[in-house]
Amino acid sequence: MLGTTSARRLIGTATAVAASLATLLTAAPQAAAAENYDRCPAGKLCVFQYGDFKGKMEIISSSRPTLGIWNNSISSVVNNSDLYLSMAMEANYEGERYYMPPHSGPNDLSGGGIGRQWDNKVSSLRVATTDYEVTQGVPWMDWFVQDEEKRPAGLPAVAQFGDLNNDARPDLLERADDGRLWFLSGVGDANWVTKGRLVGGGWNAMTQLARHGDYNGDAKEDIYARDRSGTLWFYPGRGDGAFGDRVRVGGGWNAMREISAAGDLDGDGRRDLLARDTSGVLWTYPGNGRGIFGNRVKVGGGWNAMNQLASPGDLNGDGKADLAARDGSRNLWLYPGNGRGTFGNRTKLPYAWPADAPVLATGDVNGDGISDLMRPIDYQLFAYHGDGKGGIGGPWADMLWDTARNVRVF
Ligand SMILES: [Ca+2]
Ligand SMILES: [Ca+2]
Ligand SMILES: [Ca+2]
Ligand SMILES: [Ca+2]
Repeated sequence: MLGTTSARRLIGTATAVAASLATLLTAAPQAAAAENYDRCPAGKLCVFQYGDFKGKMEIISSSRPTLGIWNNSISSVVNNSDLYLSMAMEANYEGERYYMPPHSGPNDLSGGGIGRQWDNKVSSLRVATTDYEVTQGVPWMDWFVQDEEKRPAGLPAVAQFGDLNNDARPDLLERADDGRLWFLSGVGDANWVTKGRLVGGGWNAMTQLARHGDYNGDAKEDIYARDRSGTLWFYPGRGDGAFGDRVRVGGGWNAMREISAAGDLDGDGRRDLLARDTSGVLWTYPGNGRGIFGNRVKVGGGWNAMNQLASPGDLNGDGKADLAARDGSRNLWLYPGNGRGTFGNRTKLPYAWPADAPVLATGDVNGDGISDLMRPIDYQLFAYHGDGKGGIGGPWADMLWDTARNVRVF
């Protein structure tokens, strides 16, 4: 017997077929009978008791370390959702795993395809908003600073950056692929486990992110972010890896191809910003000590030969903040700051620096008081320790790296 709802759906289907016959005279339309997988609503992730999407159905919206009545009883899956799915052969996401990306649609495990060995074998389900989280089990990149030495006390101002929570150790901010911003302290607990702390979501709205120490004079590191409309925002750090209410710096910043917080370049004791416009002119924006900037000063043109700027602090040991820039031939150049807002003759740093691996500058990472550089290579983050004379050595692997499109670490 058909219920009222089913009868109504059949009538609706018949009407739709009649309409398409009227408009598509030459086509031979198939009867638009609903497939079994259509039972899974739009935007949802569903598991089914039997093959061909038959039997009981359940919508999955959170991870399930155990499956209760569904244990070893899933025979087909539909993913209409934004979630990544990992199906594991054992409880607690252990054993062999089988992945389905967002919106991958129907997958009949009882059929003859690649999922066949998973029919009635799934014992736990993990879902996540990033590929990294569903495969690694944690939403943040698991950064553990290899060398746990604290930075020496009393470092000059030029070396005081890259430490948002004032524990004398470097830390990172990671924007994950789903737009969540994580604070990574780099320090593990007694069991050597690190924990990222969520700053907030929605950071994919930002097209530039920069940090380089304290910009408003409270001895707590701050960050800058530019949104899609070209507004630059100042986020005052609270000294614990979180941020207070943001302040609008100004509009029109979409004229800039790249924005880098650079430390004090003009020698007035206040930290400054570097920005390269789309025509390749580099500008210094002098900080006013309250997070905002005075009239910009032109450094020079031709900077579009460079595909990334990085602000490493003082790499050559003269006490003045420097600039690093990577060209299109995988060279990384050191431009020594002259303390007047511009730079002296450049020197080439060692190693090849490919364009698909960002150069990171978060100050001293190994606790010798000298600023270092970092970059990912494939799936690892590496530290290059500065020698205080304009050179760098290394590399030392520090963390598993997510290569997803929107990931940004600074
Ligand atoms: Ca501050
Ligand atoms: Ca300054
Ligand atoms: Ca220097
Ligand atoms: Ca160092």
